[in-house]
Amino acid sequence: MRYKILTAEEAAEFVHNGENVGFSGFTVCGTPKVIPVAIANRAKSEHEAGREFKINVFTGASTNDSVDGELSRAGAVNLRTPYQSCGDTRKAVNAGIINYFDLHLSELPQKMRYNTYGQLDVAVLEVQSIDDEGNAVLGTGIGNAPTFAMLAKKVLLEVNEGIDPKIRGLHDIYIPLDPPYRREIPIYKPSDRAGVPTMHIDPEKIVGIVKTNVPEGGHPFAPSDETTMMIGENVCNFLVSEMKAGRIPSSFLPLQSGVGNIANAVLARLEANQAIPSFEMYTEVIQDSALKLIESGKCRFASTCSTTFSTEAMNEFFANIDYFHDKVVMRPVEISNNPEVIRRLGVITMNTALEADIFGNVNSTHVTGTKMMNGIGGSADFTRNAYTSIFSCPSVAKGGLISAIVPMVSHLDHSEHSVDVIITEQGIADLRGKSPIQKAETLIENCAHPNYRPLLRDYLKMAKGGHTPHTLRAAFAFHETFIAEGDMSKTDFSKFC
Ligand code: 0RQ
Repeated sequence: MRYKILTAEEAAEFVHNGENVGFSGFTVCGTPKVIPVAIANRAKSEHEAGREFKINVFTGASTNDSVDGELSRAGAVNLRTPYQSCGDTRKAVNAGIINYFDLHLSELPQKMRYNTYGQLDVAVLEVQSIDDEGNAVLGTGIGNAPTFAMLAKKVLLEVNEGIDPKIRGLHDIYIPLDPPYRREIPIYKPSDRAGVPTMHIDPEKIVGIVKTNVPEGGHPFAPSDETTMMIGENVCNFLVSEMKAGRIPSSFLPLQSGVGNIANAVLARLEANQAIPSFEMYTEVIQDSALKLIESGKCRFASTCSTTFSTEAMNEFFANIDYFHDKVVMRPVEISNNPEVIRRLGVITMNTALEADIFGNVNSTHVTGTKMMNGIGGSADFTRNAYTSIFSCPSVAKGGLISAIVPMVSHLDHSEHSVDVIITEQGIADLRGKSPIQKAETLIENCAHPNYRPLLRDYLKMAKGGHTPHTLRAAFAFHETFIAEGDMSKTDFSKFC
């Protein structure tokens, strides 16, 4: 082997204060495990010695605790993008300690190739193996690894010997040419391959290798409850009615499903529903329920950026990996989430909202308009280019103290122009072809929790003017009341007029 073997601590010495560092992976999968911890420890000793040490962290999406958790707790992060879901990072972002900017996942690699955020100094990448020519087999999640490998001045590798070599062949690595030379991405169905199974890294840039042996997986899911099951059931009913109306062909259209408990529960209901035929997925993550769909044959093929499985499901995946070889492909996020391909394939997208307003605008990221939850992730890559875009969420959060349907969203991620359907456990609001007032009536009657319907009807009655009526002073009365009294249902509009 031509590469130098390093300890994680030796590798961390190659990362310096103020540098731009790109980490491979997508969710916990494919994310480096030991070098980021050593970087965090280096930051702590630098701080103890009175020296500055903060880096700018670029990833594919969320990471594992070794990246976001360790680096955030060590105060080692200056800038962070494009998506995170770590409690400690979230705290530091909302305290203004980490400069976070929230970006559509598919956009980061091209922006980095054009040096929008300055040059990438170091890429820290997890691979399953690498040969002397620099051809690397990636692991269970890709993210932006290929672009980071191409751009970085230095590459630090973690070779994870815990990943089954049989993973080779599941990846399709393709980096498009940049404008004005871009051609169409040659993916015409989810199973098409556009690239090669390995990622190339210039061997001259590889500073060294740290060997690890860490099993992948471990992303736990909350078991489905009555609410999430009802949401899943409503999503199924909507899809079946679309088929009956001829708006989804009997061969079905590819599905995308977001990340999290609700997304997992929705897919689990698809499995159970006999009226839904077998389908393909063009998505950014496959979770435990998607694995079951593939095993049962309900999902014929899944294109993804990551296999975000629990430990149990990951073991099952590797135990039967030969079965999955012609049923799963993993792509860089620029391709798994590519707007051109999503629009071409006619993907039906299913993402989760924190709140939606009565006119169909969706907030997926900011609690009461100010506190960052996770980020927009790939939800808009898919929603904006969907054949039909669906958002789902429980009609209330925090035991009923928060209504997910509000007069006006306190932060806007997905505008009414991109949102076709909103689904809660209460029912389905098909917003297509409806005026703003018709959308409001449908959303209040079909999706809002019964406890909040009278308040929302009152708001619509008092809303004044124009095509999209509002009473601006009262538009955030739900949020103001929650902040002041901890319960949106105590909203008294007379105080706001
Ligand atoms: O908090 O756990 O403290 O009770 O939000 O909510 O219901 O468990 O749902 O796990 O699916 O997450 C939107 C955050 C939903 C996620 C969001 C509270 C609620 C709970 C989580 P607790 P649930 P999920 C693919 C696509 C944006 C990015 C995206 C997300 C916690 O789906 O980040 O879609 N999406 N990417 O109590 C205050 C409200 C609330 C609220 C829920 N209105 N106000 N808190 N909660 N509604 C991903 C990638 O790109 C990788």
